[in-house]
Amino acid sequence: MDTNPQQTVQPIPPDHETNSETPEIGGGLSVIQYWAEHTLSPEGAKLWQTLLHKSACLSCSWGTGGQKGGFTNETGEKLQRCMKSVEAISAEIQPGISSHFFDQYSIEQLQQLTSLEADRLGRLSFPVILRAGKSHYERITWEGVYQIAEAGFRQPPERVASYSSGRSSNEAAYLLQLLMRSLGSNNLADCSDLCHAPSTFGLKQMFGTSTSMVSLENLKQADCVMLVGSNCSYNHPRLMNELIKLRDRGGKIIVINPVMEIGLVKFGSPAFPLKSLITGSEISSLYLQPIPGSDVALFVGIQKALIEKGLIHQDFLQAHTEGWQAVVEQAQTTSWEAITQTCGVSQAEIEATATLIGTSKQVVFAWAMGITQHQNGVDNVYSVSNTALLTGNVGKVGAGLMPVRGHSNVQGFGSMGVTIRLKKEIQQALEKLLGRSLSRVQGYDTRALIEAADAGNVDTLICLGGNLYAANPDLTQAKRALSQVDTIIYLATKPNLGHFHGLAKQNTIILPVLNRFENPHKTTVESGNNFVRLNDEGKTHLKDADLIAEVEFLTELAHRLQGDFPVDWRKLQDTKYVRQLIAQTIPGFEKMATIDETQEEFTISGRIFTEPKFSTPSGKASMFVTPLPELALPKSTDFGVSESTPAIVVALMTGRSYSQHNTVVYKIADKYRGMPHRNCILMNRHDAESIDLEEHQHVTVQADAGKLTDVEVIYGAVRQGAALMFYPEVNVIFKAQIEERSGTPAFKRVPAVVYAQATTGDSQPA
Ligand SMILES: Nc1nc2c(c(=O)[nH]1)N[C@H]1C(S)=C(S)[C@@H](COP(=O)(O)OP(=O)(O)OC[C@H]3O[C@@H](n4cnc5c(=O)[nH]c(N)nc54)[C@H](O)[C@@H]3O)O[C@H]1N2
Ligand SMILES: Nc1nc2c(c(=O)[nH]1)N[C@H]1C(S)=C(S)[C@@H](COP(=O)(O)OP(=O)(O)OC[C@H]3O[C@@H](n4cnc5c(=O)[nH]c(N)nc54)[C@H](O)[C@@H]3O)O[C@H]1N2
Ligand code: SF4
Ligand SMILES: [Mo]
Repeated sequence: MDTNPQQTVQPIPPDHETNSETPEIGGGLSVIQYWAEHTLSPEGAKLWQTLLHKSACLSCSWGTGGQKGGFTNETGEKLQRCMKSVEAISAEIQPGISSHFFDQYSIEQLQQLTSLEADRLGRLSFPVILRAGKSHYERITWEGVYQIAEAGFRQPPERVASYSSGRSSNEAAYLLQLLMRSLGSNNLADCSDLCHAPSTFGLKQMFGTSTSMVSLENLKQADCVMLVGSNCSYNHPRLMNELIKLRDRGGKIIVINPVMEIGLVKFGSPAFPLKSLITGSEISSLYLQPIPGSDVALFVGIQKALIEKGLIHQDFLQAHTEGWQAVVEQAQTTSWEAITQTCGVSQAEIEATATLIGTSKQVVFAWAMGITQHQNGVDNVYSVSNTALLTGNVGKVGAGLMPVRGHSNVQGFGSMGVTIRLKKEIQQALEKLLGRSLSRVQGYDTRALIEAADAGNVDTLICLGGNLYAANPDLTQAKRALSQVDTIIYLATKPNLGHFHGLAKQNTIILPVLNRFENPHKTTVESGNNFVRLNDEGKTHLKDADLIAEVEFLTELAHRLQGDFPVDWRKLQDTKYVRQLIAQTIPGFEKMATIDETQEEFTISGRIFTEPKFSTPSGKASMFVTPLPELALPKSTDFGVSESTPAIVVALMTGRSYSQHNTVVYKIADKYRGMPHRNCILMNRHDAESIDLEEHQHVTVQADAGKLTDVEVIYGAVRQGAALMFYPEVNVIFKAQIEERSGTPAFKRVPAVVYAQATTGDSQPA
């Protein structure tokens, strides 16, 4: 038995090298440079004004900002805005698109734009419509919009649908679902279907709750954090401050990621200018690089090692969990060979990890897309959670399970009932409000929506933000599917690829909306740490613009469709009344009833677990056995590549570069990974050399829906057999397997074949 808590574990050196262009630390001085460039530029004054506005940061779910000022987190600490926030605000404070723009450019021309170019067109500032057979978007009056929208929503409820993205407010989200459900439709697809749905589903099954069980205060007390499949150095930069502080107090950080992300090894944070910014702070104590999609095997291995070392908490399991015996048995009976062969991590590394976890006092298990976006995403969540339970690290101060959420209010959308899996309590409360039962027809999640549209079963679609087209796999299908919908209404702040490629059969309407810091009324959002933020009223910088508040549009449309049923919709244009309804019908949001008077931001009740009493009927956590995944890759010939062509099949991970927010690209280079532009593939040197490729050579990358050519090979710290490319561009080449229980596409394990660029006359498969 190995229980020496003092044992230090050295990072295991990677079996590969990065390219020479990558910096030695993540974050660092360039972050300050970015801040300086932007805040001192002509847009600087407006930027500062927005940064100081009392509203939550637009970008990620960490949830910085709010009533105590734009720079404060929920524990009151200052200096908590990162440059991602600046990036997001800069895009929103762009000038408006000129009134002649859409007359000048045809839809064909607009379709040539890249994501970055589309975003740089500026803010949408008047409503436009593209009618069937027309070549140009043209301006439309609001009365015209309402007439088309009203006719669209008078179709049978199963044939109308919504999609939403997590930037809008709780109030808009609540109204969207109330409108849809009062019409009799459960078709409330949401970006979370493509994102953390496996976390929501898995945590619900195990604990009866669906969100992070750890508060920021709790995280501050942990002595070990396991960070699995999250690149928070890019996507949740203020979480890095917590990791730096944890290392400073002697804690340990275990990173599990097929890519050695530089910022997770060493990070220079502007919050600690003297000790961290330039030289960087050590982040990972131990860095494991499993095969993409194999985390279950790795975690079963960790469980096996914990059992063998006598580090599991039997009393805890007996008192507070159900089904633990089967989980223990699975770990015991699964051979080390099966484990190490599936995950590609050695027994020694797995044992070192188990020792670290088993000898730490308070471990937080945090994860993001590397865990959820897999065909077995729910099993991944189960296996992480099982490991936490085996070591008694759930339901205790300073420990627990922490899905690191995506969009800044994506969690709020789920809480407000924008989901196809509505909580029983909310369903009952809404039925009381409506005075009748809700439809029992199963609604469409995002993938089901695309499939239904593709089959001609959707007439009308409203998109509250987001980019339904480009967020999906198989963009050819997405485009075709949307083209079968009669009416699509996009509510958006800025143009994106979806507005130019996701076109309806009859009418595509784009409505320009006010963003979070511009609304004429107060709104709220919910952070990934279950903290509700209040956003003050604001004003838009756009002059002579014809923008609408999301809440105003939704309530006016609802009023035209339903009159005063089941509520006085027009009265709800004052968001205070929406908050009253939320307090009445959404569990945990009682304090919403008084927030207008108290201005008191709050932690949602019933979410943070510091005692092992869970929200299941028995109060115990349910544990589930997690089958090891079968991870065989097809052969290159299965893609139609001839046997004589040197080719390698890789497990392609698709995700975010340093400067993009989801489908919106801010800058083309990802300097921390040394990828100079979007059309790059990050590969392991040995893999590339095995088919005689050289760095910077151009290759074709092909999957089951198409191929990208002229892709530049970049050597990176990615494990052998795996590679990485950027979405949304890469979404054109693959269909993605789907996680059956949650509907989430396996974006992080796309079988793809890589071969040298075909030269002229060479016949390569299509
Ligand atoms: N600046 C910025 N911030 C953002 C976003 C953004 O686009 N830009 N997007 C927001 C949204 S909606 C989301 S969901 C989050 C996304 O945040 P993340 O989940 O951090 O982002 P990703 O780039 O999708 O991938 C995360 C990591 O998963 C790793 N990974 C891939 N496959 C596997 C695997 O099989 N196992 C393990 N263990 N790891 C794997 C990848 O190498 C990568 O480092 O960020 C949010 N915040
Ligand atoms: N291959 C691959 N595909 C993926 C992923 C991946 O990792 N790999 N990740 C998936 C994930 S995790 C997610 S969350 C989805 C993201 O999918 P979405 O959420 O659908 O896409 P976004 O790019 O975040 O949407 C950006 C658009 O939202 C609009 N917008 C911004 N702010 C507001 C606002 O306040 N109100 C309104 N109405 N509109 C606003 C702007 O017009 C902007 O262009 O993509 C998924 N797709
Ligand atoms: S960590 Fe997220 S919420 Fe906080 S400032 Fe950065 S982008 Fe905004
Ligand atoms: Mo996401």
